[in-house]
Amino acid sequence: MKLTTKIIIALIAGAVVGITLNITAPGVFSVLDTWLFSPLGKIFLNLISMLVIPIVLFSIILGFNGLGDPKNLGRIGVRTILYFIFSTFIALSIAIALALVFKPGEVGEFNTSSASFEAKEAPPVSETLLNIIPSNPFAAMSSGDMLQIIVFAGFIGFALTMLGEKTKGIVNLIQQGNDIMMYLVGVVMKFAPYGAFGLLASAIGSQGFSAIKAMGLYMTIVIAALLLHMLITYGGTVYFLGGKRNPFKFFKGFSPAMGVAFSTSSSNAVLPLSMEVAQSNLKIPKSISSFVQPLGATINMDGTAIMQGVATIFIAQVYGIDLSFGQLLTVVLTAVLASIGTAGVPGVGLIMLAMVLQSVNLPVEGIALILGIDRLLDMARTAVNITGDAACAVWVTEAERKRKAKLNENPVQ
Ligand code: DAS
Repeated sequence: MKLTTKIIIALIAGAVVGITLNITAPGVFSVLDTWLFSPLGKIFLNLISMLVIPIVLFSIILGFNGLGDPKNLGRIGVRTILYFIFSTFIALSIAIALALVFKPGEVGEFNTSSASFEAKEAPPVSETLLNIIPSNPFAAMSSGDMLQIIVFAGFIGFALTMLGEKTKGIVNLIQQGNDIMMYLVGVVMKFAPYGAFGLLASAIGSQGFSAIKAMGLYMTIVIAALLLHMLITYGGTVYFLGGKRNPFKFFKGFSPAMGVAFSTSSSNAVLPLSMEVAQSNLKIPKSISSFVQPLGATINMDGTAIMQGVATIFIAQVYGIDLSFGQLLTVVLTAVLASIGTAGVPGVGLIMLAMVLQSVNLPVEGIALILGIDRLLDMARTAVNITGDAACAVWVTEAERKRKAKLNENPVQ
């Protein structure tokens, strides 16, 4: 049975068990919660948290190493990377705006006392930006200061690029380290059904229908933000920047790849197909498709950024915390920088969410309410992730065609 099916079954079972016990036998619930539901959830959350720092370190070193690669820094590379960063900022802005307006985390009164969480005073924006450079990278890693870890990893990645062949061995070592972490993501995700069951039964058993309402609203806002971003950002890209292409023809032409991305929840797995579909259905030249889409599968994850933006605001609202402007900026910076190195495998967005939460001192336990439904959202956001890469490829193709037309050369074949 597919992992997704197992998680959906675990989701439903957790909700049914939680709501039944909440209504009929609260006493039984508290015993089961203490000895079964909460421990299952805590184990899963700890497994996720265990992977965050090594994944951030390895994947972002490699991501920045790739960015700094001379072949990526040509005209097409710079245009591609700028599009990826700009579209992720738009994605996060849409997500955070919707979450602040519709307040999914304020739907129900959540007794978050169990999290024994004390909100730390948010530093001012200037301090946040000043502290982004770690004075002691090892202290940053032990304290989980995510922005500092990302910046340190960026410096290492850049240095490895500049040192080239001299440090090829180190790059291979780090790549192997990243492969180990990606393998462990797969192992941890196998435990997801049990963790989702425990977290959901515990959350719904203690919060009742307000938890279901909050999760429903959270899911609705994420899906609305994904659709808005697709229509506005990608539809706008192909129409205004892609030579007045019809957005609906673009989505229809790319839909075979979107469908497989949805079912596999993995940008990496669908990459060969998404390149083939972009070249045959969207008429993207092979030279551009084989550069933009593989790079995008690694460093461009707008759908994931949207989930992280909504989830962070949702969790802050559940814990009654108003994030300052500086903290919102930190969320955006962390999510954009985190997506640079994150590989396209199932569930990695959730692991990166733990990192975004830590960057603004929000409790990782807050993931409990959204973890159970995350796998369903992972399917939708993966389809958005790869569509952003295709929209970028359409723009780069049109820009190259215009450049060549201007130089009176033949249009890009
Ligand atoms: N499943 C990831 C991908 O392949 C996205 C995510 O986990 O958020 O793009």
